[in-house]
Amino acid sequence: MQVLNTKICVIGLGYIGLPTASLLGTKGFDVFGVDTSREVVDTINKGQIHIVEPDLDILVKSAVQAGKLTAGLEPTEADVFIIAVPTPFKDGNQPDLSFVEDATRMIAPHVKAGDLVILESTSPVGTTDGIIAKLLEGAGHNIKEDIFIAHCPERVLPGRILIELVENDRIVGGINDASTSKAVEFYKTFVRGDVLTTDSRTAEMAKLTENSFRDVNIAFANELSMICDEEGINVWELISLANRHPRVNILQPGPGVGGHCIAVDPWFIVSRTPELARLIKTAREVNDHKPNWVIKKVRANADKFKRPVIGCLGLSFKADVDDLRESPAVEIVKKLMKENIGEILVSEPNLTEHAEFNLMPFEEVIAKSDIVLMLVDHKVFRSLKTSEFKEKVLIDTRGIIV
Ligand code: SAJ
Repeated sequence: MQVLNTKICVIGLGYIGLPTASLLGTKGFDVFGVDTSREVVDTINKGQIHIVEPDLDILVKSAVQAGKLTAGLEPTEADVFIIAVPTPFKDGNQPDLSFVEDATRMIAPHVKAGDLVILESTSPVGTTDGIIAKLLEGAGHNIKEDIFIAHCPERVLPGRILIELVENDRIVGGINDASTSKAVEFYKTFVRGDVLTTDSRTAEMAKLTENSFRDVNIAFANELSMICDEEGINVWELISLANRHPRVNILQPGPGVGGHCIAVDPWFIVSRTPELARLIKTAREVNDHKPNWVIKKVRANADKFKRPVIGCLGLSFKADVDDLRESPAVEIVKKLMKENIGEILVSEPNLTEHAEFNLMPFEEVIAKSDIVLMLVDHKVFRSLKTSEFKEKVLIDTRGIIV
């Protein structure tokens, strides 16, 4: 596929859409990005960004300044359409595909014969050949001959998005062979990793499998941490010893599993095959239970004080990002505030302010607290030493203070 004069329309300018759009812009494509938020659109058109991700500011600025990336509220005509909208879950842990449906309806009038439509959003099996293909067909497109439709799940790790967008292998699954080939041609213009091919349903399941694999393994670590606490064993020492076995590789326990991916995607498998996905479901339950276990620990320690000052370090769902989505740290802090078992102080070094929390520098939080609750393994917290917590109760859910 030629790069120059090829127009790309990216729907959704979030953690996946914006890095993808700006990367494609700097590679020479003419990129038009669409978002429902006027504020997001205006920010990007100024060459600025609304999310924190290493080097994304530089990439967006250079794509916008070169005239290769423009943002708007409505799609335009293009050669390739990329749907990168959220696929959250709703009540009963059922997938909410309304954003995918809206995006498809939005692009339908702009798609023309020969165009390629790619779904990058993580989706339940059957979304590409079901919802996307059916909606486009319903809008009058000949999906068998005229247009090409494929799923290519995003697999990048927040914090390393720009590196992984280029370096990672990609899985491309079309609704037919012609669609797969067309999508492979496109990804090969900017991906250095291998571009692997399959059908759209396998591509959908592959993405869900990757995140469920990680969820199940983190659940194992979290379950171990609760068992070890009961047994008076240091779980981090235990894991580092067990991991010296050549075929054992246990992940790290934490306050729970957050983010918009690992805490969500396994439900997309469970929702379709609830009777069969027993281990996957249990892992979700173990990880979802972990914040409550942490709260119980804080409560037990708070009972030793009259009204303790409880300092909570970190709010984001993982280290060195500003993303609070599905964050177990946020859940824990909110519940502690509601329980009113003490005065709650909060620090999140990656945010300057937050509507619900009065954020303070972490040094001040530590100095003022009776109980310090370490929730996120941010780089700045990793350099703290046990000696700095003398006379305080330290509850380290990440095992970083030594
Ligand atoms: N976590 C632990 N212990 C660990 C590892 C992670 O408690 O040993 C927690 C983190 O603190 C966080 C959560 O798990 O709360 C998820 O973090 P993560 O770094 O494992 O993953 P995400 O959600 O940032 O990104 C994942 C990645 N998937 C896999 O590694 C299989 C990424 O490649 C996907 O692109 C992304 O989901 C996505 O968008 O689906």
